[in-house]
Amino acid sequence: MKARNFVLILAALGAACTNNTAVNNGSHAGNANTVNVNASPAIQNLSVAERPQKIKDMVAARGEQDQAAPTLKIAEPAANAAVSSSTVKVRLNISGDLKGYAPHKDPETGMGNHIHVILDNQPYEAYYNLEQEFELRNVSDGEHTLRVFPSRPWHESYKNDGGFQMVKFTVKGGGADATKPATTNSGQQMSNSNSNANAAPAKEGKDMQNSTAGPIDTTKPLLTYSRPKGEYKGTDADSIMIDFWLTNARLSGDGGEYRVRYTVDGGEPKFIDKWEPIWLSGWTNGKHSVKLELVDKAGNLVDNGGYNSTTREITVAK
Ligand SMILES: [Cu+2]
Repeated sequence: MKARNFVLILAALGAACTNNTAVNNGSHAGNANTVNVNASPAIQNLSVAERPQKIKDMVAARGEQDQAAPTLKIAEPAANAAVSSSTVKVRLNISGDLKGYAPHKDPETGMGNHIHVILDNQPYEAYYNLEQEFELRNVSDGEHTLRVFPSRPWHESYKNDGGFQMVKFTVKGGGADATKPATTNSGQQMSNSNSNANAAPAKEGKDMQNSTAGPIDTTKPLLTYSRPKGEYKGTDADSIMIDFWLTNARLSGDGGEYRVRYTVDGGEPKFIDKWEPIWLSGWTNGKHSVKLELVDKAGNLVDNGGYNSTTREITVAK
């Protein structure tokens, strides 16, 4: 028996080494082709974890700034504006009880307070320097929705009244290149264009995917997906935060009548009943889907222009 167990352990170690190698190669190559999670699914048992110590330390270091109540106003585009260019300028004014809160990217760490900017129901983009406009590039003709809200350096949103703003606008005759969005690699493009910010006052911005506004009713309950997003590496993947914005809806644990349902990799749905971020640990390497839905107490999706059910793909490379 002992010898047999020994062989099994060796086999397991061998498998683990092979997997690690594959993951490393995958992340260095900039794609996940070698992380063949679908072919041999690793067992992933997610559990709700405490707020990571690293983040608790950052909260403490920020002092009263963490209790700020920043409010935003969308100065541009104006509500219901008609924009005749595929590059849509976004200008925001920030005010409210800031307690030192100011969007800014620290050149050394690449982190800092920032605004989450969402076109239609695409993944958010980070906007750091409000002194100059943010550019939504290659925006297709048609009606669009812009959503913005303030965020902390670790992408947890501020949830105070007035933090979230939304406008609809229309692009007419903008001449967006319809072939471009398909070839744009979400996230990477943005960092590349931002990395020049030190050399010249290049504007922050992002090539947009092809999308149009859903028929949103701004007076109805709206769930805005924020995190998780993109790639999580190393210890950042130990616990991954789910965070969202709620408009015109209160969750059952906060005295309201709604719930947020989250589903990872199409598995068993779980619920969030208080409007605050949760952290999940136990992720395996590879690609994962995260779906967030706003549902009523009976579990029925509360529709609002198709925006209250959002699925994103993230990549974990520990
Ligand atoms: Cu963020």
